[in-house]
Amino acid sequence: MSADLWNSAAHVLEANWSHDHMVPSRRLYPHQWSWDAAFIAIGLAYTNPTRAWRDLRSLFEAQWPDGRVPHIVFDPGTPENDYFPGPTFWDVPAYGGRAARGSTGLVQPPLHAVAAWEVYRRAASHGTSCARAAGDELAWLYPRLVAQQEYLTGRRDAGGDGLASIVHPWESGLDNSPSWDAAMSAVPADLTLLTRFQRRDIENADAAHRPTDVDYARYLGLVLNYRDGSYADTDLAWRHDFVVECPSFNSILAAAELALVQIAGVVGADPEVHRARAQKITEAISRHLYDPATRTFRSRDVRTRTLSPARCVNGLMPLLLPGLPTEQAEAIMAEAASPRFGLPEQTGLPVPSYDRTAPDFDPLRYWRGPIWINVNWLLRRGMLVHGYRGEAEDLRTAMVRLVHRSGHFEYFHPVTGEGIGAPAFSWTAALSLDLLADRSVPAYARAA
Ligand code: 2M8
Repeated sequence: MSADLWNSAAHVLEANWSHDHMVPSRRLYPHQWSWDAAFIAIGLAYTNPTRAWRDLRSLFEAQWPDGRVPHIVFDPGTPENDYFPGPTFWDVPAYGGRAARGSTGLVQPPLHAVAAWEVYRRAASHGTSCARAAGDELAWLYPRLVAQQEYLTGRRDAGGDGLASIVHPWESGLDNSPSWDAAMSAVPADLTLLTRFQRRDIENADAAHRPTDVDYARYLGLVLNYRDGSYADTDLAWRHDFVVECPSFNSILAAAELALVQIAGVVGADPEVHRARAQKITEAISRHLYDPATRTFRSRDVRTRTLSPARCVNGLMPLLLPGLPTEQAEAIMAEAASPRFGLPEQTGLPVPSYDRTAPDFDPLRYWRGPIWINVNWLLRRGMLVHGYRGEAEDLRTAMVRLVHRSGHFEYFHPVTGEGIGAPAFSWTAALSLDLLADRSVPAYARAA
């Protein structure tokens, strides 16, 4: 089974490469996406490290002067009509360089430092000359990764508690997750936007799997509001309708600082500043996004200062952080093992994106139920960080088995395991390679 899966994954990555970047999927997502590039680099490290670095470089060449790394970098060779909302809709200021090709003004979870460190680590295991070349790539990326972190921890700390806020559900990467329902209910849904602009996603995918029209009208309204303010981040909490702190986004932000500790060691920078920042973000997550009554992490609406009631997969992601208090790590493991998420031991499947027992759990609709490999990959990493080796291995096996059985799909039915969404999806393929090849434990893991 492993050779078949390895070969099919390598084939997907070969087929989805486009000049100087990888597309998540040829038809549905024909440009470069930010956190996809991080997951993809982790897999490319095994089959084509040159492309792993090229993909990360392509993304960071489009970084804005304020440090933000755009959530989509548009490919000028792809017709405007192939993806909506495209470059014309976003209308971002031109900064020259690759950014002149057009990008969005939003961000996505900053997993790139983690990815860069993983690609470097793999290269270094192949001898000194590979390590030297990879060290040059790290040196190029390091100041850009730091600028990305500083943008998120600085301008995006809209709540003032040391957490980065997202200003659009797309920034979470978990687009229509129930985690945003409470905050989104206050966002006007102007359905006339859907007559002025035409959705493309439902031409390439089943509408029953995608966000609803009401969601989509809100998504467009939020972009227009942010765009009309020139994508500035001042006074977000009263100027913008959606300002939310996500436990997954912030856990990745802190994990990035931990990866920067390692990277700083290679490029001759000071690791301590990153260690301190990781600790600070971890403490803020632990204090502000944890509800002791339910023993769960949930997203917080900065405008109302309330936690969302929805128990979603993003609440399991603080497990990535070694500095998390033990009782909170145990609470995450209890939640993951409960019937709400049902670790493989109960279902034989990786965890779904949303609480299986919730009345509005939807096995088909995107981030409202289906299983996604990327968040399960992160959860497994968190288990390794906290010494849950057996559970991590069961989860790894469940992911490998699922993708082998169903193919490199974008997401999977949480009951039948059937592949849904885009076939030949890049991050599923890339992470399958890593799950087959790598059994190591992150350097900063707690002792088992
Ligand atoms: C999905 O998001 C895009 C918008 O950014 C979309 O629905 O068109 C999400 O699954 C996101 O996490 C992912 O990065 C993107 C491309 O794979 O698709």
